[in-house]
Amino acid sequence: MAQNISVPDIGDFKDVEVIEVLVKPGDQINKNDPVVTIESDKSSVEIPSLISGKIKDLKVKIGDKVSEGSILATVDNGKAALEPVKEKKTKPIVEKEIKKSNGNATPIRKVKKVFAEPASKDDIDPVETSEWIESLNSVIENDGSSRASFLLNKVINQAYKSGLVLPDTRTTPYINTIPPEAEIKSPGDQNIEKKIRAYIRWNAAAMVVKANKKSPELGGHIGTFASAATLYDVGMNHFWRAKNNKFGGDLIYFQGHSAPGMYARAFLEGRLTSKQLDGFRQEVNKGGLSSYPHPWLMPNFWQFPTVSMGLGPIMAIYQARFLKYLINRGLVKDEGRKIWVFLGDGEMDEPESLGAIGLAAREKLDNLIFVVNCNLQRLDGPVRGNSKIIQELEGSFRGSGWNVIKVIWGSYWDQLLAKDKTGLLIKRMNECVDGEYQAFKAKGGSYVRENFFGKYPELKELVSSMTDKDIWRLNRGGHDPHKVYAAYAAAMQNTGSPTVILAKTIKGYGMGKTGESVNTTHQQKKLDEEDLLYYRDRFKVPLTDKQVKNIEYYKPKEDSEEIKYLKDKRLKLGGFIPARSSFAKQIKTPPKDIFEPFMKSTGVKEMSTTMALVRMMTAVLRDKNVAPRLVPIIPDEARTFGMEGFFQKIGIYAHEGQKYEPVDSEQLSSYREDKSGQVLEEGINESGAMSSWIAAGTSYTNHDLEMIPVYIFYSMFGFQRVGDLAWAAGDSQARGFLIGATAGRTTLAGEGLQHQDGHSHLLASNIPNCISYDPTFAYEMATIFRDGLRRMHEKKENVFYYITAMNENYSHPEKPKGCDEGILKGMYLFKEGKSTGKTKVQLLGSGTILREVIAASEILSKDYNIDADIWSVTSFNELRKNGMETERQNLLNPSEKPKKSYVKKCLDKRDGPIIAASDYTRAFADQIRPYTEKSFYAFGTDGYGRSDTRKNLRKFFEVDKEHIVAFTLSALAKEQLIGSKDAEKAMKKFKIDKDKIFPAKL
Ligand SMILES: Cc1ncc(C[n+]2csc(CCOP(=O)(O)OP(=O)(O)O)c2C)c(N)n1
Ligand SMILES: [Mg+2]
Repeated sequence: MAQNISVPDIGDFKDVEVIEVLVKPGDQINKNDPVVTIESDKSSVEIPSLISGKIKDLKVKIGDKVSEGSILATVDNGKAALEPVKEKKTKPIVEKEIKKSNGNATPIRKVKKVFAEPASKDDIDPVETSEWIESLNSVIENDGSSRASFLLNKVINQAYKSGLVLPDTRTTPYINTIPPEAEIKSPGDQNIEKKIRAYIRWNAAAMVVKANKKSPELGGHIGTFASAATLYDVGMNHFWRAKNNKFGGDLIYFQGHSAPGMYARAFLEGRLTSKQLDGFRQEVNKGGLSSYPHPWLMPNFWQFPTVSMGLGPIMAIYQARFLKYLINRGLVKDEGRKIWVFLGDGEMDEPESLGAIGLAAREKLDNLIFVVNCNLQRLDGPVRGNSKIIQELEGSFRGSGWNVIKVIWGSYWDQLLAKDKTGLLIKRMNECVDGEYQAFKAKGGSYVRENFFGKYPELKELVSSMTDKDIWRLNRGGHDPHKVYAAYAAAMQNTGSPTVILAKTIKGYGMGKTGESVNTTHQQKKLDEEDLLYYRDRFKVPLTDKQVKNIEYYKPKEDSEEIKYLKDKRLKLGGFIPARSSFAKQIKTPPKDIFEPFMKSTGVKEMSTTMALVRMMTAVLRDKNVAPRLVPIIPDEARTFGMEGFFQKIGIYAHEGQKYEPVDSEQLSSYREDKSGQVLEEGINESGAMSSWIAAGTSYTNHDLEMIPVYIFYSMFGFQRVGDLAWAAGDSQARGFLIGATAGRTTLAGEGLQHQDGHSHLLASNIPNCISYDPTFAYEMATIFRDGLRRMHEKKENVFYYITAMNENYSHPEKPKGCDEGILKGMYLFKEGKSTGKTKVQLLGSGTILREVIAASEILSKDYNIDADIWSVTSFNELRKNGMETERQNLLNPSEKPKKSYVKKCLDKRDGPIIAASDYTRAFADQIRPYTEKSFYAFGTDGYGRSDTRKNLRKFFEVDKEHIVAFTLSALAKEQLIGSKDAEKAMKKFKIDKDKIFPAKL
């Protein structure tokens, strides 16, 4: 018996056109296989079959209009006919009912004035206070910390119910989060580790000083790594696992200014030579070391560009999320890999640093560990002179749901804190501000005795038996390998939330008077002989005075215990870090026939290039090689771009699945969140979406899995908004597609000044490995998209694509023969002006303005007897690259026959001046002006956009067909190819207002 496949609930749409029929009679289909694709004026969506069986009859053909309930086909599956089958959707997992209260809560006692009174500062009943504390201590001792926390939570909840105003719980006291008795002990040999650290410190400082001896231009930083050396060393010796054939590797985002420290370690490991260290910041000749982590410049070493402050943290958060995405989609194994991120406390002021911490907590990224090096200083001075950066960050991270571990005090403080029975020491620690803490470390032990302990006689007494030297030795947590180890071990064990370690350190640690904890530390890149000798002595580096004066590096012999220890530790952790490699397999480009439908004319049917691209992505999703690797990324604009069909088809990634029944669950394109969903719907968050794109675009190196990210956004909120991330993507050698949709100053008509993009291509053109296109027709888009897949994901070229897509609907012609090469190179002859003997002109157009150019050519031919060759320019940017390179070659070889640029090859033998127009500023088309000797006129949309109809906007910016005609006539008159009267007449005819102010000035 036959059953019908009919159109399900498609929302408000009626009479929607069938644009593809994906089955034929006799085909065996499975449940959920697509049967037809339908397309409204905004989006296209596949209709899946809800039953399996053999297609008996097709009831529709391309071009038919269908609505909900229309029968598409009949299927023979041996079952009784049913009318129309509506699938009952499986109910999403809804969280279990909230457990009922066990009713044990103590009844509320009526007390006078309990509401909203601030907490008392005085202890009116010390006995009662100590009873409470004793009770707590006894629970901790007898039943453990988990039970104690449970009880406290209960008490706190009860307190809120009773209307108490509780102290601010965003922050905890200014002490270490992990008490000494709970510290996990380091298994390392502290003596050897101390020596290794000393040598690394020395070599890092020496390479900066040496570079500056060569030339003060070279610069560099000593103070940043000096403050962070212990934080890195403990990780390198004990925690960070390298990538090898058994394990994917932890991913470490090193703080940019700490780069010398990483080189210094690599030198001891035998990965870099002293000659290479001598080449620090001298990268022009091969073999030099890059100033900061730049994968583009050191592709086998650095993985993540971090030096533009704030980009590291946001990229790392999305990296951690992307790793979970790959795991949840079943594309990589869950090996417990971690993402560690090293940040400066000053850097935390960047909006990007804190902007995504909510997402990290929401997505339970327990694979993510931030380490903020709180040396209390930024470049000019203290980060929070008047308060405390550690407390401020603790509040922000705790409030967002992170696991916060403060590492403030080193082990020498443990005894003092243990003796502090009244809590006075903690009180003093709490009340000091960072400006004071900075001064304490710059001014010596007696200053600390007087100004820190001296405030209260009891505290002065507490340190009375200590010498000034002893007081000076009271160390900070971030310089104590035991405390750092304990914090890292605790972070590794944490589940269900990301961790931030706030480590207190001293900027320029060990640099003495010239550079320790003083405001100028950050800029200190020169050390004189005296400073160097001090530095050597402070860390006991076994170099003679002469060697110090020569600024020699120190490396113990290969068979020394230090080198053996260091190498052994890395061997146990799987290899060296940082290292960048890729073992990803290529993705075979989908066959040409997948793109065939886009090469044909759409006839009278109109669509936008955005819609064409979305259809291409849908088609590509039918290719088994490509489908799982496609990562569509959208910042809350899927419906604008007609991509809502993806929600059902491939699902939206959600680490917890879908805990609710979506409001539109009956509809075909209902909102479907899924643990293995493929779409990254980032919300209104372009920086986050871009970070996701970078994570996916570099998956081939960080996860050895080639992925194809396609990030679609409003082009105005692309490079302009997240340009620095795009630059970092280039440095990272990300591969993938950036689609600037709703592009063009006059194309996104009604949205106005802040939305209308007339310059994103110029921004894109500055990124050396970004290939950009501004296609007009579906076949151009298809040719470019397929070639992008081939170049990036099959041939593994380290480039990325920026393609603009428009939201203007129009019909698309059939692909002219033999234009593939031209489309990819940047221009091709779309239509040749045939009638010989007439006056000729070369009309160039790109994006939707090409259509104005085509219309102008018709007027020119019909009304003015002027014959135009029409060139579709798919990329002024690519043409310029070719032009520059050719020109350079010719200048370098003055005695050889000059080579022709591609622009020249196209236009050399053509007659007439060149008129080029686009929906971008004139500078876009102007880029090719130097590469032709013909007279050249560029038209574009210089000036601020504004909302109006497309027609009015194109008139305003003078890129409509009428202006193109009038300007062409004027240009021809100037060339004395026609009389100027004709041009004047045309101006009148088209009502061109000569007194109108230049749009860029309006
Ligand atoms: C976006 C950006 N702005 C400015 C700088 C210049 N800069 C380099 S280091 C630095 C100070 C860094 O202070 P902090 O983050 O506290 O790091 P520290 O060196 O103290 O560890 C500044 C402003 C930069 N690298 N990136
Ligand atoms: Mg700092």
